[in-house]
Amino acid sequence: MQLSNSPSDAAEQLTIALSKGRILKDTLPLLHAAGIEPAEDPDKSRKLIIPTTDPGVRLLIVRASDVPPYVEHGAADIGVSGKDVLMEYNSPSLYEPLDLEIACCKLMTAGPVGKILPEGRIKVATKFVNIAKKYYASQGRQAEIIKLYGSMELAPLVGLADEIVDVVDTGGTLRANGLEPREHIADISSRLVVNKAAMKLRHQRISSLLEQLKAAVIAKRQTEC
Ligand code: PRT
Ligand code: MG
Repeated sequence: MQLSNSPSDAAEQLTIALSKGRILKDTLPLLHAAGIEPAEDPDKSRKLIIPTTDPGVRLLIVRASDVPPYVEHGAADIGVSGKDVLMEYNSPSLYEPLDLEIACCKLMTAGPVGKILPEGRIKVATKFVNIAKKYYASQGRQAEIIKLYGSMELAPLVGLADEIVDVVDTGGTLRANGLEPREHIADISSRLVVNKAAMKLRHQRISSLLEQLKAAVIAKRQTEC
């Protein structure tokens, strides 16, 4: 008898990379609609590889910004990633076949309320260095980009930066820190990303999962109207 998590089975399994938090919370109902349930609660478990009720599918729990490299290099066949993360990672070798319409927010510039930007070169703090470089260049604005890994809102309050580039949902975090949203860079939602080789080699399995997820996205859209 073969155990369901033996290496030979693992090679056949479809591996889906997800991050904990809002993406996991919003993706689980879509996976549920496709008949896939985690075998244990990923939020409570310390396991990073979580089997599911479908023996052909397992979940990998990774940092949000690590989903694209896991999928690009084939350690996961499929992943769920914010468009902000995908724009920043900017890989031509990831398929992005489905907008899951979850974890929606906006990518914005923001700065201290009422404070006008200085002339000339400005300082911008962000974790989205590539996006920010492109955005300010497109505006014809010279900007020194300072890479941060979190709490971007602090930077303008203590003189580290004139502006930040970050995702904004309710705007509550900006308001609580005396900041205001300024320019809109992009509308963001989470996308299904697929490894190119997996898409070719396991076309049928991945296409049928894609169809099920697409139907779940549409059904969810209708119930929310
Ligand atoms: O936390 P970690 O550093 O591991 O990574 P992460 O912050 O990228 O992960 P996570 O789980 O926080 O976010 C995953 C994805 O959710 C992001 O890539 C976005 O696509 C999406 N998303 C949707 C958001 C938000 N809404 C959001 N509000 N990601 C982050 N935020 C943060 C934002 O950075 C800011 O600090 O929430 C704060 C703003 O929220 P409001 O409601 O106060 O405006
Ligand atoms: Mg976070």
